[in-house]
Amino acid sequence: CHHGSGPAIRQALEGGVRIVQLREKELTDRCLLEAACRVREWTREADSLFIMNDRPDLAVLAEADGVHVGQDELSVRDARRIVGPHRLVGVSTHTIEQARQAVLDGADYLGVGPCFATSTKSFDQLAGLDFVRQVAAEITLPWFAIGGISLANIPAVRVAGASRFAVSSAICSSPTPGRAAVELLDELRAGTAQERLLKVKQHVRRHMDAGWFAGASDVHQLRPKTPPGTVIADLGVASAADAIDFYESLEGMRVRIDNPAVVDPTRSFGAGVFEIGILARPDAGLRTPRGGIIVGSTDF
Ligand code: TZP
Repeated sequence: CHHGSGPAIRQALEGGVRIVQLREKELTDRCLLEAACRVREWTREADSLFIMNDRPDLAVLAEADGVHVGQDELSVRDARRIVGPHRLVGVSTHTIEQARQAVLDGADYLGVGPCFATSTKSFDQLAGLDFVRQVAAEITLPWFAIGGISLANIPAVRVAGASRFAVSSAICSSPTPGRAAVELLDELRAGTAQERLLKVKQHVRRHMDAGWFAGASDVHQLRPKTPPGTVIADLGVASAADAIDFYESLEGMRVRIDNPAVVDPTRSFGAGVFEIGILARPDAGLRTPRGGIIVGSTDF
C-alpha cells in the first residue's frame, strides 16, 4: 500500500467496506500478529469482519472472524482443525474442480479468480470470466470474485454472475483509498444490467395481456416497423457502456428465444442499439399474446 496498510484499511472501513482480509507477505510473525490485532480492533469498531490471510494460528491469536487459505497453504480441513468450527474458513480457487473440492472440504466461502491480470499476485494461468460463469452456475456457497477487479470492470464481472468482490489494488493503490472504497460500493449498489433486465421481464410478465405499452421515447414511434411480439425495453437515459452491458445481458440470459428485443437507451445510443437489437439479436424470450410490448422506463 502507498500508505501502509493501516490508513488504507481504516479509510476503507470508513467508506463502508464490511470485510477486511489482512494480506501481508513481508512481515515477521511478531509484527504480523501486532498488525492483525490492530486490524481486529478497527474492524470490531466498524462492526466488520476480519479475515486473516494464510495463517490459521494467527487468526486464533488475533481473534479474527476467520482465515483465508490459498491452494498452496494449509488445506481447508487442516485450517479448520486450528480455527475450530466457529471461525470462517475461506479458500482461493482457480478452477471449477478446485471450487467443487472446496465445497466438499467444508469451506465457508470461496475466492474465485483471478478474473483479470493483476500485479498483486502472480498466476500461471488466468482463470478469467469463464471461471466466474462456471462458479455462478454451480456453486451455492458464498463466493467473491477476485483479481484485477476495478470500478471499470465490475459491471462485466456482475454480468458473469458475481455479486461479491474482493479487491486489493483498487483500494490500496489509490491515492484516496476511502473514496475508492465508496466508489466501488456505489457501483455495486447501482444494480446490474442483469437486474435491470429482470425488472423489464417482471414488468412485461405482469402486463402480458395488455398487449403493448407506450413510453415517451422516440423509439416508440418506430414500433410500426418492428415485427409483432417485439419487446422494446426503454432504458431511459443510459450511457453507451450501460446500453451495451444491458444488451449483452440479454444474450447472457439464454432465455427462450421467441420475440425480437429492442434495447433503447434514449438520447444516448438510441439508433445504434435499435439496429443491433433488431438486426443482430431478434429475441428476448418474452412471448406476448397480442402484438408488441413497449416497456417505457417510467413503467418500472
Ligand atoms: N488472489 C487471487 S487474485 C489476488 C489474490 C490475492 C490478488 C487480488 O488483488 P488485486 O490487486 O485486487 O488484483
